[in-house]
Amino acid sequence: MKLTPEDTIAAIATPPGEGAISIIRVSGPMAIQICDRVFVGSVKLADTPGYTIRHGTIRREDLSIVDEVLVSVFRAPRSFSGEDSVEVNCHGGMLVASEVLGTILEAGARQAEPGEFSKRAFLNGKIDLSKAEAIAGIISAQTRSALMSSVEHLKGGLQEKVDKIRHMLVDLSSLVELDLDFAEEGVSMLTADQILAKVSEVKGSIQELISAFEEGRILREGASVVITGKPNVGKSSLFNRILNNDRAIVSPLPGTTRDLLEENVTIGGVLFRFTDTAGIRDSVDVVESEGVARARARETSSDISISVFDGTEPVDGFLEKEVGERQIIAVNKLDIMDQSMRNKWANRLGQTGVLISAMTGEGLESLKKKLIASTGSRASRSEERVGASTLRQKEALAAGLFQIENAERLCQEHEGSELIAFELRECLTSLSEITGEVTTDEILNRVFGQFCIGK
Ligand SMILES: Nc1nc2c(ncn2[C@@H]2O[C@H](COP(=O)(O)OP(=O)(O)O)[C@@H](O)[C@H]2O)c(=O)[nH]1
Ligand SMILES: [Mg+2]
Repeated sequence: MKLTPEDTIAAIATPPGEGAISIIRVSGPMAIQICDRVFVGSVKLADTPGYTIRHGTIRREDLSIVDEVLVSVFRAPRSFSGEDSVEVNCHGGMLVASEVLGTILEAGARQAEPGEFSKRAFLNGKIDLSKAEAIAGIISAQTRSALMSSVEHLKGGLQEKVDKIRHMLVDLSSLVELDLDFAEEGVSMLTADQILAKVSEVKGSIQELISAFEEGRILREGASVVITGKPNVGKSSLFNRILNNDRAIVSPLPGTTRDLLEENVTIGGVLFRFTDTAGIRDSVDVVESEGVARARARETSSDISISVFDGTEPVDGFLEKEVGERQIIAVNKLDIMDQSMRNKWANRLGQTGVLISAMTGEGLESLKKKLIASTGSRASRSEERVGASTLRQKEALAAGLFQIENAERLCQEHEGSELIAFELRECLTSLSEITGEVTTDEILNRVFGQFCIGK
């Protein structure tokens, strides 16, 4: 099978806008020849060894100069894509970079599709699929912790773990299949219990990689935090105070906020997605009632909820429901509470909540600490734990889990080795999709389609 496509691709690899330099990437069997058609320097690129930079100009067909450039030459297989590649560094600017690209395209290259350089790197065996996804993760990381987790994957952490499970499966299924051959002669190599023990071990390892995905989700996507409470307790004021921005309208009239307002902010290296909501009350107003319904729905779907109470209201009126693990109680308007009131609240809350003033900012630091703590324990653990980091990987693991659970059930029911061997092979196929030993066009499109052009 010939994996390397015949055509040579080119794209601008740097983001649009003005900067010191822009890079145009060219890759494919004709990369060096095509660039030689437009590059004028003291040495031809064809006579330039790999890992070498040349200075010169890019010229149009009429020999007019497009830009003065530095050109790096990479020779297959020692390049990112594994093919002959050229990287043209031109001056950073929207127009000049696209002019250079246009000249290279006219000389015979084709505009690259999103992720096509990485796809070729995969097809040429330079990276596995989980590493390709780690590269996408590094590019899209918005927080330091998300970045660290992607770098861990790029080092091959996931590939290593999946390969280990795959080896266990290969060993196991060859034992089961061997058993099948000998069964005809009336001898058995393995006891049912031995097989079951190994199957359960594989199942446990798969489950671990799946649970790391759930934990790592907060690192990658951020934690969703909903601010709820009765009207006028200061939810919008708190939202604005956390964002340092007058994003939400604050007013003494109850029922001001009617829709969900969302903003992101990074606290302690973790991304939080805050939502301000309509105050929870019975309302005859249709719009406000819809707002209340949305607030309630968001409260159930969020990772964390901050329940805001008005501290100037009697402490006794505070409904002491069970405070959930995902819930933080914030008693607001500390600035207008007298000392005895403060004491009453502090006694009542203990460790379950914080006293704050959205107006002055007092107590905000304690609230932030509580926020980080409620994700922190989960987030910091997952930094050490490598597992699935994309939905695609998780789905492949989930399919593998389903199949290994089938195998486990078949073992427990003392079914024949044939059926067990079938489930084991299916499970092996599912796991092989993660690193790309088994791929389909659909899988490749799913992985590389999310990349930017030029990567
Ligand atoms: N004194 C004081 N007033 C506050 C505080 N937070 C909010 N308020 C006032 O309470 C009223 C309702 O605030 P708002 O943020 O709109 O409440 P929401 O309905 O829960 O969103 C406004 O008049 C705010 O100025 C606070 O910490 N201290
Ligand atoms: Mg409000």
